Amino acid sequence: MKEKMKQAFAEYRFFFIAIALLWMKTYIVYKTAFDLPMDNKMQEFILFINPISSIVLFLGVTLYFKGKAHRRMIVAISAIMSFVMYANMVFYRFFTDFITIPVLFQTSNMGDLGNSIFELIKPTDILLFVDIIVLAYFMRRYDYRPARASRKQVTLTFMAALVLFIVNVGIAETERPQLLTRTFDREMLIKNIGTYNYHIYDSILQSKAKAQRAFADSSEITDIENYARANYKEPNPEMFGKAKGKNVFVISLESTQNFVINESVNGKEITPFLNSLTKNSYYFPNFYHQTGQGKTSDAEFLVDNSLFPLPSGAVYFTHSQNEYNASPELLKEKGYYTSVMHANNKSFWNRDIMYHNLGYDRYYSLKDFNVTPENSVGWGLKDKEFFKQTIPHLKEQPKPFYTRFITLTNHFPFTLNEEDQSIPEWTSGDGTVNRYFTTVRYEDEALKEFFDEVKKAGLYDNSIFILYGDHYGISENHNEAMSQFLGKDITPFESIQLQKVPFFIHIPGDKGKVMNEVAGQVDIKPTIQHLLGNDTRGDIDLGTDLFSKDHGDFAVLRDNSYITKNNVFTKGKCYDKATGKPVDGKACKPGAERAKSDLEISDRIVYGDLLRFYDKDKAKQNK
Ligand code: GP9
Ligand code: MN
Repeated sequence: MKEKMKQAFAEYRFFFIAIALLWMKTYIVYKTAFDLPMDNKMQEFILFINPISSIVLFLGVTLYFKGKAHRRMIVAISAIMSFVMYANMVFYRFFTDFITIPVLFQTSNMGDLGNSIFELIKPTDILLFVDIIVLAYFMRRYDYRPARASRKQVTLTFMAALVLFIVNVGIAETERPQLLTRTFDREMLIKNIGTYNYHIYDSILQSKAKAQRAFADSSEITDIENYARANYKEPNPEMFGKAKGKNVFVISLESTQNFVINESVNGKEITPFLNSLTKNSYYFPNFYHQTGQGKTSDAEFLVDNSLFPLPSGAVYFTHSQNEYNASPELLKEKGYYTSVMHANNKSFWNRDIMYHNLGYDRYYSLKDFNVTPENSVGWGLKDKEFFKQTIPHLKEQPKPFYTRFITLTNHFPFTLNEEDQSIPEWTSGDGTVNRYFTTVRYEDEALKEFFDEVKKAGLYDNSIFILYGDHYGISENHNEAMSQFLGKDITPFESIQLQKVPFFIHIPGDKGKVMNEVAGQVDIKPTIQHLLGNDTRGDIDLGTDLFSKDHGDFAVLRDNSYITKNNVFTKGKCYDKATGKPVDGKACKPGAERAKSDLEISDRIVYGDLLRFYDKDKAKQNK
């Protein structure tokens, strides 16, 4: 027996070396390319062993081949698996997250990443593939050409992979109960079952989503309607219909976080215009973005549907064929013309398809703007130019209109021409954060100019303006610089504070006020509907009117964190807002049920495409 094993090891030595190399490499990538905080030695151990089962499984396939073919398969499979790690590395540098299948199909986005990609790829990345070249060289040099493995050997190898997987999941399950059933946190999955298994798992989840639609049935809509009805909040009579018949401008502020408001850097005000808006608008300093991997498009989805985006992938891609009951469709019934203006490729984030489905009359995309190298930077047309060029479109549009504007200049990597920089870059060791303030300031000036142009065009008085930050711009990769800027440690509690984005409702002629309630992007749709004097009873909205006296304080984020009046729940801990310190979990209990059910109901609607069973007129009658 021992002899036999020795013989097998000698015969297939490069097979074992390939396993060891890929294993070590994966672990090194974990430790160097990703930020995976470890609470204890056991977690570290799980992280160390988690790549092995899938490596044995995939490289095991090479045993079906003998001689040269076996050799080639080793190289090919090692290369593919290394590439999977590499793709995750690059993706992580941008999103601080791991790839999921729906995102992979967003090739149009990937292609458009353009100059961001160059920021993300490093020459040293080539090291990730060097071992494979060396391995290929030695297999040739030693003329490694094993015989075909016996059936027993192949079976034993796959059995070993299975046992290793069971052991891995077993230990992980004691460390992290319900790991595979809850799956809300990709980082946790990577830490526990490893990147390769995670990708297999992700494919299963995606197929499940496909099946879910097929199996959803019309009776489920009753639950959903009841949930929405229970969630409904009476409008505030002082605000209901306040903007009846007015144009609605909804402006998406790219990557703009609330921490820049009323702040300065090197003695220079970052957002003078937005700061002035806080004094003549309804300004919400405790307003959160609720986006996931779909970034800007997730925020758009929230704004128009009052539903949550998905826990993985971008709903604009994965469920663009669903039936929705979105703002443009509802407003069209009230005589509104609806459009979106954004100077980017129309297919980016699958917008052309999704907008059409949501009921927009018109998408003014790249081809509707005059974009030249001179008036562009980073991702495209500069915001000042963009806004200027929207004016003729706005003038020609039928009135009243509901139009969304999507800005672009304040996007990673936050580049700006010298002549556009009104405040100098900050001076920390982190270039991204340094540049951020300068591009935020540029965006702020673009907004100011836009308001002036809108006034000149005679459109101001008869309109309302909704401004929201779409999602964070500074990821957790930049905590060091952020902690320097804010003068405090970025704890999980502080990370949640950083998910606040600016939110303004500017109604000309109304002084507005600072509204301190905790709120989120999901609340935008019913708030607008009520301002326009439209009844929302019977609508499937998961958010509520922010002006309603019963709105309360609540926001749930897409990673399951949630915020109540006095507490923040994140990463399994409850924090007290006043101190920022962890407290007994009891304090967070009141929000737990709602956080869970809001997301669950929303996911059920989207995955099951349940609104195809919803009869709006009937629902309105039964209200
Ligand atoms: C692209 C723009 C930026 O059109 O909306 O997208 P993001 O990367 O922020 O989702
Ligand atoms: Mn964005």
